[in-house]
Amino acid sequence: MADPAWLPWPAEFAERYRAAGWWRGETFGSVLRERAAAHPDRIALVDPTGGRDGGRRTWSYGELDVRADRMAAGLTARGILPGDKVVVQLPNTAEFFEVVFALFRIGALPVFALPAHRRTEISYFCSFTGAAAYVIPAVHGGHDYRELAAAVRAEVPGLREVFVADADPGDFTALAEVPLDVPAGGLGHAPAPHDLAFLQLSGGSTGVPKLIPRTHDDYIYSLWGSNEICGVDADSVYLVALPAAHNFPLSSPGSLGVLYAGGRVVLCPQPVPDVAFPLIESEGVTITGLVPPLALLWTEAAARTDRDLGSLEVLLVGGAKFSEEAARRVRPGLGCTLQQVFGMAEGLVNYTRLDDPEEIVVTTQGRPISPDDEILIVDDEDREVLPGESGHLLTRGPYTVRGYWNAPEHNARSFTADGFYRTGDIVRMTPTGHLVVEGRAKDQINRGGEKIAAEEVENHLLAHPAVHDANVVGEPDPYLGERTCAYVILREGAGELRPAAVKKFVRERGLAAYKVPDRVEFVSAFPKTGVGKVSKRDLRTAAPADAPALVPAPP
Ligand code: OOB
Repeated sequence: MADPAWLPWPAEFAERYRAAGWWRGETFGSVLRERAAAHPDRIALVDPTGGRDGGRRTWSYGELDVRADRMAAGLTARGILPGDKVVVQLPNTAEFFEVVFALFRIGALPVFALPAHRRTEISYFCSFTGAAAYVIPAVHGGHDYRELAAAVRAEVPGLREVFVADADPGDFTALAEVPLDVPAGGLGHAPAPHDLAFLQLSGGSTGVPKLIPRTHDDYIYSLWGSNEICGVDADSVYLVALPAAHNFPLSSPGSLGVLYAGGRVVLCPQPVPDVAFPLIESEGVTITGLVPPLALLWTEAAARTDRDLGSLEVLLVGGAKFSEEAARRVRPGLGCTLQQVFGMAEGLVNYTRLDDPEEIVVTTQGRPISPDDEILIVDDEDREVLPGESGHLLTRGPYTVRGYWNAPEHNARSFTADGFYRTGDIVRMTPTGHLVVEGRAKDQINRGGEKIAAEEVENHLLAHPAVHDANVVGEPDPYLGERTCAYVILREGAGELRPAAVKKFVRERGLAAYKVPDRVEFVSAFPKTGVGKVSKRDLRTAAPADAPALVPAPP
């Protein structure tokens, strides 16, 4: 069923990708069914705190398959139909997979929110997609999501259902009450491989986040393509340390890649060494993925731990630039192979290969998954640069989208006329074909892998009655790579305003905590470029050298 807000691949490309064997004609629902038939008793998911009394719980492939079916039947009975959007904001729990596979089976589209998102973001996702339902935990990380859902519902009356994945749903429906037996005739509809499977969030560089439409065919290719490159097979045990809904732990190769291979997925409630290391030891974790600040933290903690991390074979690090110096410390520190991954929710994913020489692994961000990933490195006028020179990365390929969902104006800017995605990354290519990320042309801050669109935060700052103008930039941070600084010009006669009050104001606008500026600096004017525009480049270098280093916050 074609979604009118979605730009599919032109027919000639779709045919080429199918003929090449990249698009296998599978859906997530069919893959789970096949794995469950082939090895029903093999463990698919380990949720270390998901059992009764907070103990360990496991679901086999057979059980996950049946649960997904029953959840799909129950959701269908409650009016969730093919093509409907459902905002899913669940932490790293088995229910995340039960719900998501149920929606895949129905042909309804999960919209993947992160646990950190708050009222402003969730209301936007719900209203922009016309979401039929919203799925939350009751309480997670000290935050009551039922209160959040009540606030969202007040703002978005079209949101029909809120499901709570806990025993105490408050005013809403407990997820556990939803499942039903599948009717004799089945669910009545099954999505096609070329249909949309879900909407993923873009890191974004604009005032509001953009949504990325991914199909079964294209995403499943990115899974098995990643599996081949990362050595994932039925014996792999993947630890989901980052938030499960993010593209990196979901698909690079991530939980879905490992489930595709028939391996085992272990859900880590928090990505800190004290929680993750015991799980690596007890569950025999072989592979996981981390953002650079966590990779640093783990490498340092490994020197002091008495946990046996010997099962860990591969650590993927990506989401933000991993410094060469930190990359060199991974193998001696954690005793495993490092793979750098430079990916994006829009599609393209690059990996260093398991057999790449150490020098390449520590100095590059890898090369694309697919021989059909087209890479262009261009100057400001879209002319290709000379080999080895750096420029804007443009890409097109069998798992890179051709447009954002329902965003024709953004699409005209973010994609070339012939369908290349403008990544906003500045890269160069080594003679071996590996990419090195040199910088960024998009107005975004990459705070240890968490992406912040400067414009989005600036708009919230401008809503403060005392703020005349604001610019948000990234400044160097030893752990996070970058942290945010808001430069603010106050209105004349506005009186005194403290940085803490500005941060509180932003937080109370209902934004994810990671978007609240780390530092607020009051200035009387902004530096200007030759043509009189604000020079963010000059603001970026204005950071005082003695600014305190931040300890990394869990993503
Ligand atoms: C991943 O996905 P997103 O959508 O959160 O962010 C994509 C952006 C890239 O365009 C680039 O600016 C940055 O994140 N990035 C990196 C990087 N990996 C991502 N910058 C430098 N070095 C790297 N290794 O972040 C993502 C998706 C799938 C796999 C891994 C990461």
